[in-house]
Amino acid sequence: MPTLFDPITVGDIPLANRIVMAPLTRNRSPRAVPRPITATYYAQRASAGLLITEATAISHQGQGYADVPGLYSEEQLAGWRRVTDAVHAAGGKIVVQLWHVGRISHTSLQPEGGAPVAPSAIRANAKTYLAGPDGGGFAPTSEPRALRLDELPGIVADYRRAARAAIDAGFDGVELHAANGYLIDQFLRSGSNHRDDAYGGPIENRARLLTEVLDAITAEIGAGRTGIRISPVTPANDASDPQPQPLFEYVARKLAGYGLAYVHVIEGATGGARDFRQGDTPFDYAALKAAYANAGGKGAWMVNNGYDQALAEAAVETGAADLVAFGKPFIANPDLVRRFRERAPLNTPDNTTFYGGTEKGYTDYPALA
Ligand code: 8OZ
Repeated sequence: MPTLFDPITVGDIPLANRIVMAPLTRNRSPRAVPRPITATYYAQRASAGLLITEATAISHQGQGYADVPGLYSEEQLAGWRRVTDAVHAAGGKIVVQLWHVGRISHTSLQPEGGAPVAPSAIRANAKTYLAGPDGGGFAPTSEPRALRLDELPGIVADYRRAARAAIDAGFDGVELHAANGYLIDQFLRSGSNHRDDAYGGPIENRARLLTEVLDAITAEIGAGRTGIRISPVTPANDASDPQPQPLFEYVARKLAGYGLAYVHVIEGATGGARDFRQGDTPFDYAALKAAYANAGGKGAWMVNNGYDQALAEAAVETGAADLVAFGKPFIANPDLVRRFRERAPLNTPDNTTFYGGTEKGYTDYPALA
């Protein structure tokens, strides 16, 4: 019976334990370049079995918030090299989350002030975060334009280039962000995808961009260095689909064929209720995992959303999951693994310093003495 503290190898990546730092947007990378303080922040948390970086834009077009990092310029890659060196020096493993926001953006963040791109020209009822004179704030997302068929290969190529850049910058692998209502999720779910071509309509069409992107990434860096994050029922960023179970079981069966390092599932509403549902019936996560396993999927199963130590221990000990990702607890507890091990009290995260700012609420949470 494995415990949270046992090592595990996921794909090509050996991990010291099964406690993962979830991807967490922190908006502290002006001009999309990670600063030295970001290396400090991740290195402080390197005792996690695996660190997943904050979502990181694969292209300027993929950018949707102020001061989030990118992975498409030399300067950005040099910033990330500092991060991967610091994490590895501290004995950790780190993958970068590859992100294209699709319609969750704003003209002021897009190349030449253009419209954000999406499967269909349907505006999300969602907000983004913009820089401002007083430190920034939330603003409604802009009206998107529908991507032309002839633009999709360029987006796939951007993912491929970003995966290569990630390995060149020293990351142990990548996590494809296919969750939370961003571009790939916008294609998957019928609320945001009204296309009538090969990328819209039936589930297999809506999943086409996802599989093309995974084909490209795994060809470039290997499936053993590739993970993916999905969020079958989250309403985040206006994501909606009345039938998530067949949609995501189809996705799970597709994923099984790749030999991925891991599949990362957000259960319920991201950062919110674990029992959130879309459609009429509760989502069956065990059936999702079974669909993956029955189709030959061998990757580690990573779960996330509102786990505490007891819930996480139960998930790993019963085999419901191989890995558990923690978000807010890792913001406030750089030594979360030790605190779990020693059943020590946890620091409380300050949600006023989650997005934007400097070292306050970022690198100044105390570790145990
Ligand atoms: C919070 C704020 C901005 C972005 C996600 C990348 O939900 C995000 C995100 C979260 O996946």
